Amino acid sequence: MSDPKIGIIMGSQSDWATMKEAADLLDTLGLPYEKRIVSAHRTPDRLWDYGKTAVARGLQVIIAGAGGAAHLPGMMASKTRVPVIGVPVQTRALSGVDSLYSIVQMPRGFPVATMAIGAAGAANAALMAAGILALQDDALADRLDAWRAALSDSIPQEPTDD
Ligand code: RP5
Repeated sequence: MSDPKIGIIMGSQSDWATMKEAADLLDTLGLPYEKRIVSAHRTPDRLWDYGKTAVARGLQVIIAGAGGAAHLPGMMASKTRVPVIGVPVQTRALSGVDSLYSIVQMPRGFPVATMAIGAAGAANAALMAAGILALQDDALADRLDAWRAALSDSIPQEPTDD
């Protein structure tokens, strides 16, 4: 199998329950990825190395999830031109609003594509990554279209009581 084009990174093991939503969706779409714990605060050298080597290693999208003082996505965006999709992990103290604000408010010049807080954001990050790669991969585009159509088909016309 070729080297993965998608990197899923997260600030802590505790983020994995959320970021697994992205991984599971990539599995469903047949998209290989690597997953790493890379903390902006606890392992800054690891962050720097990851960003410095991302292009050369063939990464095309980085999905970065973090919570609280969630500096990982923005710092990664500062280190590589590979597009970074940020996932604000839901926190206990402030319900993830802290994570969201930490990720979304980037200064001009270094964008992070910021998703919704929590599991839905992680899943959408995978779909966003798939959409980007599908621009140059017709087979993936077909799989993504089919996934989207199946989701639409699964929505009932009428609500039920339970
Ligand atoms: C952040 O701090 C991580 O992204 C995580 O969401 C949060 C808490 O980390 P742990 O204390 O659970 O390792 O860096």
